This record gives sequence, structure tokens and C-alpha cells, in this order.
Amino acid sequence: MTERIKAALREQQIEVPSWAYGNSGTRFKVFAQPGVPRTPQEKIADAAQVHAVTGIAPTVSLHIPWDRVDDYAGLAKYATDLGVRIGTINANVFQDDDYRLGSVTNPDPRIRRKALAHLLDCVDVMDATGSTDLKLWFADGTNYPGQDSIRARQDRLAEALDATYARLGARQRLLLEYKLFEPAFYATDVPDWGTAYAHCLRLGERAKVVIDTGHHAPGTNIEFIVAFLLREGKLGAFDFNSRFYADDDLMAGAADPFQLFRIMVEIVSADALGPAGGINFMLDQCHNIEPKIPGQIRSVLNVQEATAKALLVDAEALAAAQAAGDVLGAHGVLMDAFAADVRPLLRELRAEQGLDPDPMAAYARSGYAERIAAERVGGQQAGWGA
Ligand code: RM4
Ligand code: MN
Repeated sequence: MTERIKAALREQQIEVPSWAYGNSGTRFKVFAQPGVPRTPQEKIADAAQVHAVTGIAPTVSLHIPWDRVDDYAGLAKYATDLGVRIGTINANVFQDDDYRLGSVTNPDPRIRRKALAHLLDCVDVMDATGSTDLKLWFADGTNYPGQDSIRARQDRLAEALDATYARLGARQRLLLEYKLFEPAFYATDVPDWGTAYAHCLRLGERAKVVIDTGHHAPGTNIEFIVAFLLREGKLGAFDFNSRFYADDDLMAGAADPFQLFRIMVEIVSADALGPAGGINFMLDQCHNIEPKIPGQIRSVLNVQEATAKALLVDAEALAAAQAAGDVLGAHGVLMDAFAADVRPLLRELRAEQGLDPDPMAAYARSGYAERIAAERVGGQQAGWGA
């Protein structure tokens, strides 16, 4: 049993976002931190530290244009030299004055063409970096009833998605992310999993839905969405983070570790944890007040802990209780796994892999934080672009 769990955990991979290492904040204030990266290279170097101590975060997502460089193949080589790889390419069509009324759904065809050109540019970036996933999140929507035609915007969205999908290489996927509201407050163009699913279904086999855990209405049963999309073969990725209120982007597993466990239970029960499952487990977070690299390490560990607990669920006992209609027995099997302390097992696993059993302490001891604070002076600190 323990060996089976360890084998599954050894296969697990979590992808970190380049923007988590840059300055971020709310619309009220961005608090700068010492040692913050000034270039995409420095962000990748920070991500490499997370992988070095956790052993399970070998890829880093880029966001274009925040991570624009002249030589993407060179950037990919830079990453591999540091022991990590470039993962998902995130398109950004939400920070240009032209996009006030939307990007790919904008009523103005010139602006729609501009947005689509950026999406296609992102596929060029993927070709150069060897990335297989293009992640699309659109800030598009309307603020007032009557502002624009809800149906026409869906038509425009479909047109842009078709053109982007057609441009993908045989090994590349389109990941469509949804979000309930913000920045649009009346009608968001991709507000929920159903909308994302319908577009992906029409597009084809290599179009999949991304679940950002912070993008739902309060009380939404996210593990139901996970189970449903898994069953349909349409779950492509997660953007993990925690939320108390809206899209808070706090550390995964911080606000509701039980929810993260319930999500991972669905993943484990569908046997979708390893690379063969085709799910990209990404973090999408901002560390506004806590130090960024330790914030990422903590988040990776939180996902790993939730996964270990999910792997502990006694599947046979659960199935038997469910078949017998034993409500409390079945619930008890799940709660037993959630209540287990998996930290000793994870320490043991890390020691076996030649890692420090305590990644947070290992990073603190490494002196990396002090070194970047001393070295990274001058220049423009990276930020999430607001
Ligand atoms: C969005 C969405 C995207 C992320 C940006 C920064 O709300 O979650 O995944 O790329 O934020
Ligand atoms: Mn996201």
C-alpha cells in the first residue's frame, strides 16, 4: 500500500506560474519585495528553486507578453540548463487599451484580428519552446444589459477559437479557462465550465477545459465538475489556488484543504494523476504579502499532501460501503483518509529521492533569498502587468 502510494506520488508533477515570482497586489497597492525577478530568466531561476527542493515542479508556465523575449528557444535552453522546462504558454489579450470592449469578442473586427494575431503568435512561441499547451483566458464580457449581443459575441469567440485550434501542431492542445465574473460584471463570455466545454467539444479532441479553482460562485461543488469533465475526457488542466471570496489567488490548499482533497480524490479515482492522465496540474497564484518562492513551495507541498491523502482512500472499502448504501460508512472511509497525517510518509519519500525531508527549511537554509536580494538591484522588477 505504502509503496503504491509512493510510486504514484513520484509520478506527480505540478507546474508553477512565472508571474507568481513577480510583484503583484490588489487594485489598491502592489507591495514590492526585495530580490524580485527583473527578467523572464530570473523568474525561471526562481521556479527552478521550487523544483530543486520539492522535486515535483519541473515546469513553469509563461505569460505572453509579460515574459516576452527575443529568443524563445534560447529561453527554453536556459530553463533546461537550470533543471526545469517551459510549460504552458498563457495568452494575454486583456491589458491593451484596444480591449476595453473585449478582445476576440470585440464588436470591432480590427480589434478581433489583433487579438487573434496574438493568440497565433503564442503558438509560434510554443513551437520555439516545445510547449504543448496553450492556455486561453478571456476577460471578455459586458457590464450592462444591452451593451452588446450575447449571441454575436459567442459567434466571434467561436471564430477565434476555430482559427487558433487550426493553427496548433499535432501534439499541441488548446486549454480554455472560464471565470464567472471580473472584469466583466454583467455577462462574461466564457463564464462557466459548460460554456468552455461546449466550445471545446466543437473544436475537437485537443481542446480541453481548465478549471481555475478560484473562478466559481461561492458554494460551487468543484469536484463534481472535475468528475464530469474527466468522464467526458475534457479536463485538460487545473489552475490551483485558494479563495475566500472571489478570485483571491491565495495559496492552494490554504483556504480549504478539504476541497483540494476532494478534487484530488476524483483525480485519483479516475486514475488521472500521472502524465498518462493528460491533466496539467498548474498553480495560478499571486503572493502579495508573503515571500514568493516559499509561497510557491508551500503551495506545491499542499497539493502533494492533498494528493497523498487522496491516495490513502481505501477504494475497496469505499466501493463496498457505497454498494451497500452505507452512507455513514462510505463517508467515514473518505474522512479517515483526510484525517491521516501524511507528512511522515512524504518526508520518507523525499529522503528516498535524495531531497531534504523539509523543503521549506531547505530553501531557507540555501541562502538563495539573501543572494537574490543582494544581486537583483537596479532594473525594473517584474510585475503581473497591472
Ligand atoms: C486570470 C486567469 C488566468 C491568469 C491570469 C493572470 O484571472 O486566472 O489563468 O493567466 O488571471
Ligand atoms: Mn487561472
